[in-house]
Amino acid sequence: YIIDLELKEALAREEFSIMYQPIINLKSHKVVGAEALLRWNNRELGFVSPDEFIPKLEESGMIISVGKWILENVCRRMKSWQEKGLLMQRISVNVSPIQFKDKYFVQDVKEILNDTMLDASYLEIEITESTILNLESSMLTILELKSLGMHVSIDDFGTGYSSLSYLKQLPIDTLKIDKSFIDDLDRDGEIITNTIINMGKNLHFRIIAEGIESEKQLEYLKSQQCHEGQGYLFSKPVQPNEIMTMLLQQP
Ligand code: G
Ligand code: G
Ligand code: MN
Ligand code: NA
Repeated sequence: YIIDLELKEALAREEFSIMYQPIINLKSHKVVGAEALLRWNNRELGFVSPDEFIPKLEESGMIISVGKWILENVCRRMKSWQEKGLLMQRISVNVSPIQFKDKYFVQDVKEILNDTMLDASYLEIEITESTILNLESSMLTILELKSLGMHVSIDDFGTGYSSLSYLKQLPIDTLKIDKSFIDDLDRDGEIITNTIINMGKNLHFRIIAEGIESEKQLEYLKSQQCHEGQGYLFSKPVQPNEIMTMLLQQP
């Protein structure tokens, strides 16, 4: 199939790029971070959605090499922003369960941090609930990442299976409330979002609301003192230089 064939050459042909979506502190309205999102512009197919090609990278195992490329690219970018004096607390990178479970993952991360000379505390990795299904093996990896100084967040939170006891035991920093629950806020469905915010705060997580598109959603999240948010209401994912401009323009 053409997607598979083209994906094999995508790294070498430099068809991948990374966009950044700002993450906003809901009190100060300042950009405090950004999520890196992979894009693929293929010579034959044009832009292909990550929802389509990431599963293929995972099935073929190519997600390991592409994932390494993403991490290296993002760390290099963050370092160069810092050298220009731009202040951003964190840069977040999605890590596939396949990459997370690879036995060389932590070693690769260490090498990338060394090579790019980025302080680990600026890097946050996003994993999903399915990644932590096996508590014991994911615990070890998370502890190793934490000992490097990195942050770890649970992405799409609320859509998968994760027991409350897992949440209490894992040294996780951040919960990202899945967009589907933020969508519900427009229809007066606050119950899940409200529950996640309260529980998350009691467990001392930072809470990020994903996919904020309306003022109504934002007002509710602010009233509940949700810490941070991202979504089209603030900005869609943008080119790296546009993130730079945003950081330079904020007071
Ligand atoms: O960027 P977009 O919202 O279209 O992303 C769609 C899906 O692809 C999301 O689930 C997102 O987590 C995933 N995705 C985007 N970029 C990356 C990436 O760099 N690595 C991994 N593993 N998943 C990504
Ligand atoms: O699964 P994950 O949370 O990593 O996916 C993030 C995806 O959500 C990205 O592909 C990004 O483009 C998309 N996204 C971010 N903000 C919004 C939003 O406000 N509305 C919609 N529809 N998608 C969003
Ligand atoms: Mn994400
Ligand atoms: Na998400």
